[in-house]
Amino acid sequence: MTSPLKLYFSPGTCALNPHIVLAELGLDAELVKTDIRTKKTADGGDFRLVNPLGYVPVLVAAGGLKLTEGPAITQYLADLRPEAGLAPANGTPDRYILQQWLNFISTEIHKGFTPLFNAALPAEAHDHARATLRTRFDMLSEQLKGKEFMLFDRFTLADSYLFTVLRWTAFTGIDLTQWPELDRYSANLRQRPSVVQAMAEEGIKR
Ligand SMILES: N[C@@H](CCC(=O)N[C@@H](CS)C(=O)NCC(=O)O)C(=O)O
Repeated sequence: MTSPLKLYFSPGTCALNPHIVLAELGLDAELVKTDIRTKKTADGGDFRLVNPLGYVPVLVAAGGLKLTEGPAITQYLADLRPEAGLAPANGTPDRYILQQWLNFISTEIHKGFTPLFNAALPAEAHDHARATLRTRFDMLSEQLKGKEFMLFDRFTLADSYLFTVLRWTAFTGIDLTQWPELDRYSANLRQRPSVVQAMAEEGIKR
C-alpha cells in the first residue's frame, strides 16, 4: 500500500527536520528528492507545480492537504501521533512555548543562515550574518546549559529543527566548538536513531 504522506526534500536542507520527525514517529512517507536549484523532482517533474516558490519542505498528506513551512509540517506530523510527545497538546501553555521556539529557530537561526548560502553577496554581508548568528548562539548556549533537549526534558520538534540548522555551521565558516554546549547537544542528537535514519536516507555523511 502506498503511504498517504509524501515529503518533498533536498538532502541536508531544512527538509531534514520533518524527515527526522517522520522517522521519530515511525511514519512511512514517500520521499521525493528535489533539486532546489533546477526546481526539478527526481523523476523530472516540475517542482514549481508543487510549490510555486520552489522551496522544500512540502508535505502532501491524506485528503490532498498540502503544507509548506517546516514548523507547520512538523506540528501536523506530531499531532498524528500525540502519544510520542514531540509536541505538547494544542491549546496548552507548553504548546505556545514550543511554538515560540520553533518561530525563533525559523526566523532567527534558519533564515539567519540564508545570506551565508548566497555566494553572490559581499564578504561584509556574510560577516554580518555570522555576527548576528553568534549572538543567537550565545543565547541558545545558555538555554541548553547541561540539558540534553531544548524543552520539557524530552525530544521535541524544537530539537529536530535546531539540530537541522546547527548542522549548517560546518558549511558556513562557523566553528560550533566555540559553544561547547551547542556542540555537545548537536553531537548527542546526531547519535539519535531517527537522526541517523533520516541522514542515511538523504545520503548525508556529516
Ligand atoms: N519558509 C520556508 C523556507 C524553506 C527554505 O528555506 N527552504 C530552502 C532549503 S533550507 C530551499 O528550498 N531553498 C530553495 C529556494 O528558496 O529556492 C520554511 O520555513 O519551510
